[in-house]
Amino acid sequence: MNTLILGPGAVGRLLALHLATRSTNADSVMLVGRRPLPRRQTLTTPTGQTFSQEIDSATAATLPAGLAERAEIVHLTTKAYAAEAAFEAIAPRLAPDTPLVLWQNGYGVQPRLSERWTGPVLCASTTEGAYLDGDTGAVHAGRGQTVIGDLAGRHARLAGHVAAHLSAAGLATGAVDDIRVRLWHKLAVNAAINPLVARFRIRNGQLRDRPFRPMVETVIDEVAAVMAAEAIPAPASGWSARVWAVVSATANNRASMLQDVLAGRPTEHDAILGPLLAAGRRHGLATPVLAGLNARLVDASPAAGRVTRD
Ligand code: KPL
Repeated sequence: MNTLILGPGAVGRLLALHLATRSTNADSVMLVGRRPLPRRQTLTTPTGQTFSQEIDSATAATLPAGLAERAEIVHLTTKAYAAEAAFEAIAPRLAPDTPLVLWQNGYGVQPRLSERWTGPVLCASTTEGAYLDGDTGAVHAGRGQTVIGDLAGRHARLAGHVAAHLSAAGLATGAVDDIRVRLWHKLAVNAAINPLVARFRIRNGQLRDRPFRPMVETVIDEVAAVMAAEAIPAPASGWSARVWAVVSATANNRASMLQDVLAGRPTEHDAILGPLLAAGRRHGLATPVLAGLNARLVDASPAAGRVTRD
């Protein structure tokens, strides 16, 4: 399958390195970013083994003629705030029925591109853990699970096909018929953890201690009220248990939003807190704590357009 991966960050390179192991001469994997990367890329597995692969990369401007036109699938793996611009840079060259898979956090890009793109749009939600190893590789820090589906439930066969392809490449993936709920669930957990750890510059596990624990509970109460108003079913264990389980499972992590703040990069507050604040307003619910956390992130975050990204 000819695959374009837009966004050579950790998830993009994890995908590229897995898919390239399965590609033959008849198909290709191409990474598209804001600058070309060294051709030889190395994957470090969760058990510490390393595998090197040749992976082509290009920018939207240097993408060889015909490659976008021949793409059989596009994976969009940028941060949420960069997704639409990255996609628009190559969309005019794609066949109009090219399937697009969105890997963004939050819930903003997904409904917008599902509405706008002429081809099928799938959304992915993943718990795979990965980080970049400079320009030359990615470290697969922890195995997770990926689910994939489309918002309108019209592309179940395609979702099954893509899930099988990713699973065969070594990334356990299942097709689901409730991807909207899955995306909101991940957003809810991210909203309860990320803004607080970014504000106080702490690891996830420190949220269990005072003075942070009651702050998390207050955020969970606001999030749970918005979710109920949006008719998003709570996890079987309840919101509080779900959030604390993720905090424990990721206790030693510096969450993505904290890493962004520490590195002076834009944060994904618009994608994660934006939909909750908008839904709160639609339903006449007060969300003062979420609004306060969002305001701080807006102040702290450089404008997405001003920062050079992959
Ligand atoms: O997904 C995460 C992130 O860092 O963005 C959590 C669940 C908060 C784990 O760190």
